[in-house]
Amino acid sequence: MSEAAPEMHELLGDDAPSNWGKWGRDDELGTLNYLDASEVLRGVQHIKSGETFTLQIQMGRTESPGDPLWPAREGIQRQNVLDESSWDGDGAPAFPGGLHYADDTALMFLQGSTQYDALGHVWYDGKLWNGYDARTTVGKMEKASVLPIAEKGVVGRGVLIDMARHRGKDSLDKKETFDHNDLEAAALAQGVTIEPHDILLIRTGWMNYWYELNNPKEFYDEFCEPGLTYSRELVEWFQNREIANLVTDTIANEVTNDPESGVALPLHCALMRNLGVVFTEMAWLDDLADACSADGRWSFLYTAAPLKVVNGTGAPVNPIVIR
Ligand code: UVW
Repeated sequence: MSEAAPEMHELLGDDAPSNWGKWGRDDELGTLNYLDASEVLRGVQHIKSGETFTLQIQMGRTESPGDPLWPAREGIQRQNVLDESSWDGDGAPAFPGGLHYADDTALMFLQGSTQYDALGHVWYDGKLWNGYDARTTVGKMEKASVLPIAEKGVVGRGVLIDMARHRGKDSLDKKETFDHNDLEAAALAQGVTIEPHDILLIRTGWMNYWYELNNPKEFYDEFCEPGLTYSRELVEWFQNREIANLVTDTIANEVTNDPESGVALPLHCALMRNLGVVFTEMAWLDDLADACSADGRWSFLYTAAPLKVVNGTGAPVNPIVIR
């Protein structure tokens, strides 16, 4: 944060748009509450060809450039604990019939791949989503962890806005921003509408940029991802449009530092902490976007089942789109 940057509550205001209490005092699902059975059926209506797309990036790639990560996070460390070499000596399990098998362990940041953020993942002024005390995060996430999101699962109408294509680029540039008006303009150009209770997917081309650039030093130099930029109007747009889930192909779903105020990740606070908008980050959207562009259909059934990590701050996920 630059020295001149205001505190989060100064930027967002004491009367910041809020959904606290909207779904009760004990709510831990936020805008996923919008996704009831009728929304599942609405999503199913957007299946036309039966094509499927998996949206997780590969996890644990060993070839360059490895996996994209938020700075200060590390990629998954996967390690074999049992393989054929285990039977070269003594000590490996002996099964009647002689079966051998492989096992491995993994040490990983739960936000180290395509993932769902828990609603309690970020906070300011000592309060999480729905007003839960920030001390409930100490040691484990007791409130608004990823578990309720995982228990519910995410199914509904997805709509893809291809901001990179709309701007005639392979990927947006570092620090490049857009807002709700740009989303609406891109939707109009694509011939699709962003509807209430939609799962909103936004492609910037940033994941592909990571792989194509193949140069982590340059990628992280003056690190500032492209993305949505804060304004009160944008936050109100998300609230009024009742967006159920925000999915992007960037590491953090918004421009890293707000260009006007210098504040880092204000939309995490304005949307996730205050409105309960559920975030999915680092999604692979290029193949889906190519298919949508080819036949001009930008809406589909979106499904996602993040892992049921008890007290987790997030969980890896491989969303599946059916169109
Ligand atoms: C941070 O909030 C720092 O990271 P992310 O939301 O990308 O997991």
